[in-house]
Amino acid sequence: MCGIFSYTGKNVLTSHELLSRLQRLEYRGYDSFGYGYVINDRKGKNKTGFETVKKVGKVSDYLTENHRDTELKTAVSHTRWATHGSVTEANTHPHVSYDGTVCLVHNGVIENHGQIKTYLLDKDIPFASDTDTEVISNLLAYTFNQIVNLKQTERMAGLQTCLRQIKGSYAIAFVHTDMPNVIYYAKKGSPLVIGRGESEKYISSDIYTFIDKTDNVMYLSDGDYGYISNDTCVRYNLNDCETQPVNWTVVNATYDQVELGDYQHYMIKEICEQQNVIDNTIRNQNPVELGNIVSKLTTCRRVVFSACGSSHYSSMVGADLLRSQGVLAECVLSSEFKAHEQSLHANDLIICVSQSGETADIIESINISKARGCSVISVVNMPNSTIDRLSDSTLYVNAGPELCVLSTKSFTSQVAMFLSIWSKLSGESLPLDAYENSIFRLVAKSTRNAIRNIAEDIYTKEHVYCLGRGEQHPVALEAALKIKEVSYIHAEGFAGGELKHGSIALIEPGTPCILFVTKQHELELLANGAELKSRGAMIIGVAENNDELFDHYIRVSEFAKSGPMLQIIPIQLLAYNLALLRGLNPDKPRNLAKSVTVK
Ligand code: F1P
Repeated sequence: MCGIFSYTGKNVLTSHELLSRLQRLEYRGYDSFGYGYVINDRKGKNKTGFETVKKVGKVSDYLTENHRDTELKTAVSHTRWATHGSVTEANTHPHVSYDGTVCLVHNGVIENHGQIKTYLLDKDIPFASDTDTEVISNLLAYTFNQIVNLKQTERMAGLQTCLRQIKGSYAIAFVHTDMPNVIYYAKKGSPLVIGRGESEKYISSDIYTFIDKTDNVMYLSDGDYGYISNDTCVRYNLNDCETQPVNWTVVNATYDQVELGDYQHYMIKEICEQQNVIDNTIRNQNPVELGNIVSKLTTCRRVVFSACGSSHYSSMVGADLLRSQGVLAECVLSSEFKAHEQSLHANDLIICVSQSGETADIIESINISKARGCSVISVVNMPNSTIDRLSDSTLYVNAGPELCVLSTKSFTSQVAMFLSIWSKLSGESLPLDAYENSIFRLVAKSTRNAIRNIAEDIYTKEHVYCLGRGEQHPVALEAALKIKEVSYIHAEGFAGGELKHGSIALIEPGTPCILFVTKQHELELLANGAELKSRGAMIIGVAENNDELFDHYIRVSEFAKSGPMLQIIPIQLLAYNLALLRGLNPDKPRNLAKSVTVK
């Protein structure tokens, strides 16, 4: 969703570089973008003000077609994913306050924006957009204007007063005309990190916008606010009247991790990177941490998984694996978690599963769980993310940055993590080399070509149905999600046993149906396949053995509990090829965002 990248320093940054760095946040999903910078006071002759550039569309198109390069010393920039107000230049950030003194970018949602707007309109303060964000820039300017001798201390007090009035989530960066080389910030519920370079600072939603410049960072906590300049960094917190320590840490990340290299898209790069899942997630796991979590699993009353989207489907696999070891486990969609609040017990263990670690609904489920006294474990890909920091303990899936909007390697890594837990609980060892060889084979060029041929046969179809039983039910759901997200073909996943309870009515001659077959449910699922075939469906079998029923066959070997981790890979490839054949960009499907930081 929205992304922030801002810079202040002694060195000059061109607007081209500012936007190129902002572009690194594209993966979060956006529909418009903008930046604002200070027009310097020419020795007191002209009053300082702001120049802003706001555009609807892609940064890359603007950079190649219309951009006029400018040299900047302090600037804020932003990618917007519309929540309040349509996709127009007027609604694009930054928002300059009514009096021209504050230039602000924001990620999050201000829940009481209507109330604050009414308060400001009563004072004849005009608004130029339909956004919730503009209430912050106007409230700040109005509050600062009430202060007689506005110095830095008073400005901090004014900022604090405003933050106390705002309800909702925010990561904010803004510049005030009185201090043109300072960026003020505040964070609650949306990510924000500061990078410290040589006489320069960055403040951004993500370290990858500046990681090639500095690995010295400070992740901000909820309630933090303060300011940065080329040589200072000051931090306060709304919950504590003392100045907060500024703790820089060195992060172990490089920009190469997010470069495309020889790949055409992030989606295919990340699908191929699943070759490293066994090493990164299973072999690289901290055994002590894993042991601690497994002992909690055996002593808690019940396990409740909280997750969204693909992470919810991987959680279904996780819950299934736990239940196979006699652990009472269930999955709740984080957005529906509130409805389960009354049933939570202090001895329940909540497992939050998230690639980004920033999903707003999951964060809310953590707050609900903690208020009921439950322990919270998270399974995340992004260390230092909000969900990581809010949890009592964390298991990192170590998939590396995932930039394509669709989850691929993060899904398989989450499943691999649950397999590790299952192995500890059951005492059965995992056939890691066999898993690894299978993944290598599944992403090899020969398989990719074979799947492209299947895609050619179905890319003009209107519907695709995916069926699985038992552990393959979540695979069917995840497969359908992959296909619809990226190719916009309507796809639906369901449990094989449900076929005759409604979905079979949709089958027409030629409708592609993907069957995920494992030995355990082979007979029943093939019987479902036969029912589909007799109504003319085109059957695509994902199985260890071929069957005369299959019009297309994708071979996936079967090892202990490996089904969900391996069987999804060919369908990720299928979805990728369907998108390409339909002329779509698989990395940026319409309307979707990578990091869903609003509810
Ligand atoms: C959950 C999720 C992803 C999906 C998309 C939107 O995110 O639904 O599964 O691919 O990016 O968000 P997360 O909590 O796993 O980061």
